Amino acid sequence: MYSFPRDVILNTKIEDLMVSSDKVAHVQIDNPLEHALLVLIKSGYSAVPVLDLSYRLRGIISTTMIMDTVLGIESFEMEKLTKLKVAEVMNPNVPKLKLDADFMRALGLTINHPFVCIEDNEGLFKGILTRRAIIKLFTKNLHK
Ligand code: 2BA
Repeated sequence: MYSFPRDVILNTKIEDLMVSSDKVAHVQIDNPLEHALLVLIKSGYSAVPVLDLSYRLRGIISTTMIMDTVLGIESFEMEKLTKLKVAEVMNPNVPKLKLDADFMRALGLTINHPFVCIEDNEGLFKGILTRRAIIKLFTKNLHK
């Protein structure tokens, strides 16, 4: 007998549900803040992963983190956008999982995080698992 949601949780592979790295907007750790803000605004996402040159996850940066950094006491200190690098502002605590992790762990992480970063066993960035993809999966199965 089909038992929802147990079967969905047991049978779903993170790899099948994730947004692959080539479709994920990201910034490099040594990019100036100005570039990160441009990527965030143009992509429309409020936060994106930060990678290094070898495609390893180093953090997450958001529009709020950048605006909070440039916010001075009486005015915005816009020169910080060119002076500071992503590394100085990003949050290095990335919610992340390996490609072959249990889907249940991803489910738990998306309670507090809108997306979870996925890496392979060598630590290379493979993509993200979003709340949207998870809710879509459950909605589809509810209608079965
Ligand atoms: P947010 O940017 O805060 O977006 C919240 C939700 O709004 C997204 O949920 C999505 O449903 C919608 N949304 C926002 N911008 C969108 C856009 N440009 N195109 C289509 N839909 C958009 P999720 O899809 O569950 O994404 C959760 C979070 O994952 C996003 O939060 C964002 O931080 C990140 N994310 C999702 N897709 C991404 C991608 N391709 N590249 C980089 N980051 C992504």
